[in-house]
Amino acid sequence: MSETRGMVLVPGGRFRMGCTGFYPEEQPVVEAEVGDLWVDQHPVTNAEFRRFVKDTDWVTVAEREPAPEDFPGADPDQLVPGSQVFTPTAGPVPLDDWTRWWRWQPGADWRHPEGPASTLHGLERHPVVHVGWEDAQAYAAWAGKRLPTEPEWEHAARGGLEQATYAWGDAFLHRGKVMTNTWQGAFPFERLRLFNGAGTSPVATFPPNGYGLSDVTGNVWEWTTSAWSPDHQGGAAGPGEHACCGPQVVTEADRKVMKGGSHLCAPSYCHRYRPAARQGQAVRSTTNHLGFRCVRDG
Ligand SMILES: [Cu+2]
Repeated sequence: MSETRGMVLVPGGRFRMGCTGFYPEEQPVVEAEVGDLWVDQHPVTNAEFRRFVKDTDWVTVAEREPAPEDFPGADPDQLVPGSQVFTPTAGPVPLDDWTRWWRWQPGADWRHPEGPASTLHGLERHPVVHVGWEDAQAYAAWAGKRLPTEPEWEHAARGGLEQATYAWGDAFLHRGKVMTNTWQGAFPFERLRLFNGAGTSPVATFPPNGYGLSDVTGNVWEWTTSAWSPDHQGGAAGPGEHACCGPQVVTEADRKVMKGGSHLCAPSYCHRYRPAARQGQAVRSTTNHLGFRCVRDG
């Protein structure tokens, strides 16, 4: 019993994965089938991740010195542990240049989300961030769980609503209420507050979806085990993408599908706080808007 504490049993079945009308990578809509699945009610929190690290002494990707052979031509002085941190700009900037609002921050990691001087104080219930795909895999193995595939994640995020735009329906506001932690205001400088803070929010600050899952969209992106593909032309990721069959060895260049959008998604820039939305992420590229949740076969 206890091993499914904090999880929700999502009934499996066939569903239509993907979406038309937004971004090419979500197309075409394809049929997918998933089994019954226990899914974490919310993304893994800092408090939960801390228990894992205490137990295992795991050192995350962002805490390790990058290997020079993985970054040919890089200035050796730049090869220090660190991560990407979002920084709001002072005013409007061209939205085609993400380097305006992302900075490489030496010393940023899951314990120091804004850089060396920052702490997790008050962030215990926030999703863990600055975790790479291998960190998420290691946590899942420790917890006796695994990461979801893209179809599993999307099916669970839809909450039983076939082909709805959002995890709660087709309109962004639900009965006048904002349903998820995404960017409010003009990106990337005007951040209007939805809750007591800015950036990530405590898990379950916003209402859960139809399956009882919180923060499936918005707040933080979430890792899946599916290899990145530029669209659904080849169909839904098959069982070969499944993490069930022993450790997967990845290299610096591998990209995985991440799902759900984040607190940094704004309609003017990135309308990805939707179950169908997806992006490819290099497995060791960590940021302060990417976390994960785990699953277990039902
Ligand atoms: Cu986004």
